[in-house]
Order: sequence, then structure tokens, then C-alpha cells
Amino acid sequence: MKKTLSLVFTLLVSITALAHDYRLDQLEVDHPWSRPTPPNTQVGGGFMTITNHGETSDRLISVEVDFARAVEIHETRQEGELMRMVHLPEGLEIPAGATVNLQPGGHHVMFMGLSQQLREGEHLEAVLVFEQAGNLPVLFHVEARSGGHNHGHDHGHDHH
Ligand SMILES: [Cu+2]
Repeated sequence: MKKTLSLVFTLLVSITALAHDYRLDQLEVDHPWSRPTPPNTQVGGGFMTITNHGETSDRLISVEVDFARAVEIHETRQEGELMRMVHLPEGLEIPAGATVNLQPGGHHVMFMGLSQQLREGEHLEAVLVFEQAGNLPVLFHVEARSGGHNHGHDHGHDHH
């Protein structure tokens, strides 16, 4: 019995890993992910690609999780030599027809006050809250990747 259960679990995880994008009305969210954190770290970053296939703008206004005290949406700004993170209290606009990348060094979701260490291979439950489209439950994969466009996931819309 136990063996069967673990087989089912493995199968579910494999399916999740393959089909790691989400649709909500006109919005498509591709590959939410987060980086592993060292022990006793207070904050972690969340990244993903959001495409708005519709003709009206939407806005990512918040993210709900139970592994952090609060979640903020941040922009990274270069100010002289310094990179500074700026909290966007109004959230992040996803313009009609646009693809917005949340990635290291750019816009990102910031998990503040982590209640657990984020470990590679974990899947973190979260709910993305959009102003127009509403709530979208997703899983953030914890993986040690460098981010940006150098991975197979960022190849447009020919998936699956
Ligand atoms: Cu930040």
C-alpha cells in the first residue's frame, strides 16, 4: 500500500514538473520558481513569466503564501553603482498583449519573514492575486538556477 502511494506521488510530481504553467482567463503564468535560501534567512525571491493574451490590462496586486509573514512585489532599480529594491504597493501591471518577466535583477516577488528555509526541489504553494482575473493558485519550484533567459522554459508558447 505504502509503495503504491509513493508511486502515485512520484507520478503527480512528474506531471507537475512537466506542465508547470498556468492559465487564468487571458493570463498565462509560466514557471514560478524561487531560489534555495541559506539557513536563517529572512527573505527569498519569487520569479515567473506572465503573459497577458487579452486586450485589457491587468495587474498582479498581491501574492498569498503561508511560509512567509508578508509578500511584496519589488522592482530592482539601478541607482548609480547601486542596485536598490523598490516596493511596488500598487503591484505590477501586465499590459494587454505583453509578456512580463519577473527575474533576478528585475521585477520579482519578495517573500518577507520566511518561516522555513527554502530547499531545492521543494514546491511552495502560493496564490497569485490579479486585480481583474482574480486568484490563481500556483506552485513555486525551488531551484538553484541563475535566472533570466538561458533556460529551456523561456522558449515562447510552443509548450506541451
Ligand atoms: Cu526584493
